[in-house]
Amino acid sequence: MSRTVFITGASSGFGAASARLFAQAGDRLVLAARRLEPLQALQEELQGQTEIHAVQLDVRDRVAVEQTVAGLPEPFRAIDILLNNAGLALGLEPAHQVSLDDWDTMIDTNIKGLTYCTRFILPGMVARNRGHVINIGSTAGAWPYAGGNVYGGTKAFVEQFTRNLRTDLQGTMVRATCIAPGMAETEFSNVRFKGDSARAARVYEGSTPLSAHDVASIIRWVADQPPHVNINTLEVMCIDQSWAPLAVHRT
Ligand code: NDP
Ligand code: 8X3
Repeated sequence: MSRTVFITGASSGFGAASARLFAQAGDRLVLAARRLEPLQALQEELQGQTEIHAVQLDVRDRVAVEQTVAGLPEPFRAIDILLNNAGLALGLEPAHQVSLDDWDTMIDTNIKGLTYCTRFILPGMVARNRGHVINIGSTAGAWPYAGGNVYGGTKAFVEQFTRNLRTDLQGTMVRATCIAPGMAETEFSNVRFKGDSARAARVYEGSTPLSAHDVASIIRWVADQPPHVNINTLEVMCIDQSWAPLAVHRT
C-alpha cells in the first residue's frame, strides 16, 4: 500500500535522494524547502512515478508550518511518514568567536523547525494509530569536535527528542527513529562554509564519504520495516571515518 511521506529539506542532499527512493515505492510525496525551483525540478522528474505536492516552506516559521500542514490537498493530508530532514550547520569557529546569528539559525532550524513539523503532523498520526517520524540527527550529536558547538548540541537534542517522542507514543503504532549519519557529501559543507566551495570540497578530499543515496537507502530501509519494528537510533559512518582520541593540552 502506498504511503504519504512529508519530507522537509527536499530541495537537495538526503531529502531529495529520499524523495527519489520513496517515489520508486509509489509513495505520495510532500516536498518542502525554502527554494521552490529545485523542488519543482524534482517534482517534474518524479511525477511519472507518483503524486507530488511541492511546497515552499521555511520550517523556522511556526505559522507557515501550521498553515502548510492544515492546507495540504486531500490526497496528501494523511501523512504516514514525516522525514524531519531540513537542517544545517553554519561555521566552525570556536564558541567564543562564533556568530550568534549562526547559532540562532541552527537552533531555529534544527531544533525549533523540527519540533514545529512534528507537533503539527503528529496528532493525525496518533488519531489514525499509524505513522512514523524519522528525524535526521548526526554523529555530531554524540561525538564532539572543535567548532561543532551548537550544531552538535542541536543534533543531541534531535536524538533525545526522538527517544522521548517514542516514550510519549508508547501504546500507539506511531514509530519514531533518529538516524545519525557521519560525513556525507551533499550541499552541507557548502552551506556550512557559506558558499566557499573549495573549502567544502576539502572536507571530502581523499576519502569516500557517504552519499545522499547511501543515507536515503537507510531511511527507506528504516521506513520499510514491519509496523511492529521501531528502529530507535541508527548511527552510520563511511568506512574512512572513525573517532579521534581525547585531546590533551600540554605545556
Ligand atoms: P543539504 O544542505 O544538501 O540539504 C539541507 C536541506 O535542508 C536543503 O534541502 C535545505 O533546503 C533544507 N533547509 C535548510 N534550512 C531550511 C529551512 N529553514 N526550512 C526548510 N528547509 C530548510 O544537506 P544534507 O542533505 O546533508 O542535510 C540534511 C540533514 O542531514 C540536515 O539536518 C543535516 O544537519 C543532516 N546531516 C548531514 C550530514 C552531512 O555530512 N551531510 C551528516 C549528518 C547529518 P533550502 O535551502 O531550499 O531551504
Ligand atoms: C554532519 C556531520 O561531522 O560535519 O552532521 O558534523 S559533521
